[in-house]
Amino acid sequence: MATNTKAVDAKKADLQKDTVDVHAKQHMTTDYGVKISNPDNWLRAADDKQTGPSLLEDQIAREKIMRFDHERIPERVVHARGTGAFGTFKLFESAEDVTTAGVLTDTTRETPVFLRFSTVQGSRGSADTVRDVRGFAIKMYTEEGNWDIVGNNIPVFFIQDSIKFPDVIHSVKPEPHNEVPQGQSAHNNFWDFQYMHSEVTHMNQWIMSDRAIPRSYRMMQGFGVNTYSLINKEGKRHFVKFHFTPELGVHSLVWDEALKIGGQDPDFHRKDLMDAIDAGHFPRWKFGIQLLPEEKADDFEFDILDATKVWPEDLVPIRYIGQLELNRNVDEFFPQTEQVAFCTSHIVPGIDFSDDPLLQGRNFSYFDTQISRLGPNWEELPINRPVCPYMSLVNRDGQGKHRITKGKVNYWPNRFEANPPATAEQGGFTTYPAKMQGVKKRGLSEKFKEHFNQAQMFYNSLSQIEKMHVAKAFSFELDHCDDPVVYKRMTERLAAIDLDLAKTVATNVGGDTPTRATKENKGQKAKGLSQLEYMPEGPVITTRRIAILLGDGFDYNQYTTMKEVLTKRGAFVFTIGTQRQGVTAESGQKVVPDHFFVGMRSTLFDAVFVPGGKHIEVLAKNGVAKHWIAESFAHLKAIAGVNEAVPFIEQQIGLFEVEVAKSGAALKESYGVVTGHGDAASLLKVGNIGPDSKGLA
Ligand code: HDE
Repeated sequence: MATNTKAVDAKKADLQKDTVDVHAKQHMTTDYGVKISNPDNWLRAADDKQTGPSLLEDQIAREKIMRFDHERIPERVVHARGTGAFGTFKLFESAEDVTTAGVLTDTTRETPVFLRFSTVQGSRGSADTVRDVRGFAIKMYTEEGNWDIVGNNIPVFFIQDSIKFPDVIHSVKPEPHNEVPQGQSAHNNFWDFQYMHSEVTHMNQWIMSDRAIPRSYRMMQGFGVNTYSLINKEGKRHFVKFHFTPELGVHSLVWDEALKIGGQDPDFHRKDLMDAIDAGHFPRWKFGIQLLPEEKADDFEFDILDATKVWPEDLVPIRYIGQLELNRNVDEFFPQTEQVAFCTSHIVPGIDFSDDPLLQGRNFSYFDTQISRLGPNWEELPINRPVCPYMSLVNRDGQGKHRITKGKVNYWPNRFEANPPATAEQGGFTTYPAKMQGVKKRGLSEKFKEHFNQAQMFYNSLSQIEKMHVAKAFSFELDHCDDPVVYKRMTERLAAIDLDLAKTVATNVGGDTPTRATKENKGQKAKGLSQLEYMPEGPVITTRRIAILLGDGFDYNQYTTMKEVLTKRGAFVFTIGTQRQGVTAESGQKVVPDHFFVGMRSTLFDAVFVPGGKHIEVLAKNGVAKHWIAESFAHLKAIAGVNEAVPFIEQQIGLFEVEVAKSGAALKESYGVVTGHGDAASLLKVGNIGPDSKGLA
């Protein structure tokens, strides 16, 4: 999708009104506009030695300190850690058969968007790569007002009724007596809660799967999770679920990497997103809708309003109708990413809610939380205000108000007919007249009480390797629980999903090995649950981080050939050398590496290349370089090497022998390791990454 400057400019131009540039050669002033001559010394009653008490009279100093004292606002009570970017949403097919919403019917539009990704548990300064659900919150600045889809990268949720939200969040957040742990669900309280609420069982499987440790925000799905409604011009309602499927495919880290990156580069995902956008590699998602006509709502064994259930794609296919692209980074983090505020209750005409009990509670909560975080005028903040005309003569005043509304009246109706409401024909929002009957009570329908079928279906649908990761994830988490009640009960619970899984975890964490499945698993599977189904067509190396290891005496031709080809293919190539002052090739050229070995680790890269040359003697004595290869292999990364690098690589992975043909061009590929003799060009051919090939093996 080409960037439509008109659409992007709508929000960009809107923000421009409030944007200033520190590089604009403007003098420093106080907040009330007086130029400052000395910002470095507090006004003092100075004696001969220039010492003496500070004076309260110094408004310049007091303003500076006061502003600093109040720089922080309350962080989000959940999803505190996050990052965002601007982009556009475009339709390639109108959904006018099911909705009147302009954003979902007008194929000529490009709607500006802001998307904020987040983790749930950790505080604002926590690490990006922790095991957690990722938030996927989108604000669409449509011509009919803002539409927020406040989604996650996992299609289901822990609980069914929003009154349980404070409980589930308290259980996962750091424990109250010691505020431990940070950015982790591996603790007693979380797993205690999980056992106590069998409705979480399905979500449990998802968060213990690789979905909870994504490689990049750009490589995750987005789901609206809740059931919404779409209303067409005949007034007919369809229930709907929203899906965003990444063009780059769905990819994850391995757990060992995620743990290490947490320390090595806590901003890994944040930087990954910014770097890709800055380099012009705009991440894209296909936008799809799952639709159910109202009369079919009761046709399923699960309740379609239950957010702990997916609508299996085999039963309700996804209709892909649009595309979302992120193409612009923020100018300043605080006023944009930190102050952006989403509300599930922000919908536009043609879209409506459902009785999904989680959604109903969310509609209250988001609106409420913004008031304590940002104050009552949070919707007037530049990042939050709509791009379409907006005005309310009634909603005014309050802390932080900065819009000036002219006129003599602030109530409706008024003698001037000022600021009249709009009819439906004029675009006024009308609520779908859903029929209601029943008695007031607390509780949910019978179908909400079934908690295991879809947990089994998810697990059954995973590949062997994904299942192995689930078992390891449960084992890691429960191993961190030191209360036997917690880990014993949870391993028991797993016997309702899969007996082998329960046995493996029980053995690892010290539970009692279950002897029988507590619920029969009929082997039901569904489409779209294993992330291996979301591989892009043909492997892509665009934006993948590739390290080239160098020491004095490397083969310059091999280095440049590989670097050029990879860079042309859109990979981010980094040279890692024994020192950053420069390394010298066998043929005399000097290269200044991007990093030196102590500064970086293999975990921060997707692949590694080692050119041949005498530098291998240096690398073979360098512990970090050796570990780099072994660790890359353990993390299943692509490794390539030529000539002298071949035995060096073999030694580190110590696993297989490479057959070298006498011609010097034979290569062997195994486990993503490509080595060969000759030049880098023949290696590229076999590795399928030459200029004409489609991807990387
Ligand atoms: Fe949230 N959630 N949530 N949530 N949520 C918040 O709103 C809440 C739920 C999600 O980047 C809060 O502005 C309740 C499901 C995201 O700014 C708060 C329930 C899903 C974000 C809140 C849920 C989400 C939030 C905290 C009912 C996936 C970050 C700060 C059980 C579909 C948005 C804020 C951002 C944030 C309440 C459940 C996603 C307190 C009551 C389900 C992505 O209002």
